[in-house]
Amino acid sequence: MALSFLLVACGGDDEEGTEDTSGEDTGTEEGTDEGSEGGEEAAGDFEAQEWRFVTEELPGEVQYEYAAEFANRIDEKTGGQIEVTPYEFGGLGSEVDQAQSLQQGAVELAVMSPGFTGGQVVEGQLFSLHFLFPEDQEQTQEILNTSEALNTDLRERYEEHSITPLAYWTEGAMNWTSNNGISAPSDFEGFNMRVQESPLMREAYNAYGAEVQALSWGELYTGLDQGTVDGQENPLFFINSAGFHEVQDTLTLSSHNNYVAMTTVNTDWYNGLDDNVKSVIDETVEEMQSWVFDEQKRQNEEALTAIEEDTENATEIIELTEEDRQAFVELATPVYDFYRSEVSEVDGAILDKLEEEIAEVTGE
Ligand code: 6CS
Repeated sequence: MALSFLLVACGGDDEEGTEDTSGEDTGTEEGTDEGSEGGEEAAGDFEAQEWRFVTEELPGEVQYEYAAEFANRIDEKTGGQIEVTPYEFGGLGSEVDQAQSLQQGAVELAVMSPGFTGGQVVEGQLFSLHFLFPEDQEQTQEILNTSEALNTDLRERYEEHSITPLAYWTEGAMNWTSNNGISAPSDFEGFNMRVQESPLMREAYNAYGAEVQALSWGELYTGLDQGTVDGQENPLFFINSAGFHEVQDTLTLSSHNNYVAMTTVNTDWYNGLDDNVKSVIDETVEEMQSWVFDEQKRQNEEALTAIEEDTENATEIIELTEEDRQAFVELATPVYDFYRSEVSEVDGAILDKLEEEIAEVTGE
């Protein structure tokens, strides 16, 4: 499947249409209250096209549901002329392979986790820094929506690698699962932590005394079950959905980081689109920021209940006191300086700006 998928040429757009799409939107069954003209009357403004939208998750999970909702809205707004096909994780290889597919133009759109391009877009590794974003999810999403550091400066760095992030959104606070139960940094001594392909994640966990192993999530359940790795970090909905708690004894509600996902497009493809098509994409991405926030919130809340009620796979839930948390914060903070001096190619300028923007939102 992966091969046939890659062989299909990228569906570029060379239509000459000129009409803008800043009018009224009919919405989808999920309900949208803003947007472009939409409906059958819009069909004449768009040339028939098919776009592929690859995600790192499975149907029912946040990224896939995002792509499906995006597809519905684009269909509605273009009178069915533009058909977006969401692809679930797996058919195109690992998350790293998927990122390459977008970069090479074999797919037009992707939901991408910055952790899988950490070796290429080094500045994007700032998302691996623990305790950078506020615990308050609304505030975090506000920063992701409005940050110039992310939406302008970091976007430019991704574009050097043919990836255009159109939006950043949270999939929820991350939490640790383990068998030993993590409540203090010393619990990470001799611990082998599963991470994504971001070199800075090694530093983040080395700071607590852990070693790391990079793995695709497709191999993670087995890795945890067989003890190849001792633990992992993810939002609650994903822990529940992937069943990681089935092969781990404890779940620490650590909120040590936010799982940030990016709505991305192949840069050349996007830049070559006609203005009306670009506008439909842009406004859909923008209006979906609140949709996906609600979706992840619901899924994360339901997942915690599901894990608590899963008596067949009893999981001890560990909550951190403010003092417990502070012990991790103290060890995590020096990694910011490591990022600035050893990782960043701009001496941490994007992180500096982001920290100022975070302080403006949190008032701290
Ligand atoms: O842990 C991971 O790698 C996976 N976690 C989430 C929330 N989405 C996809 C990603 O690959």
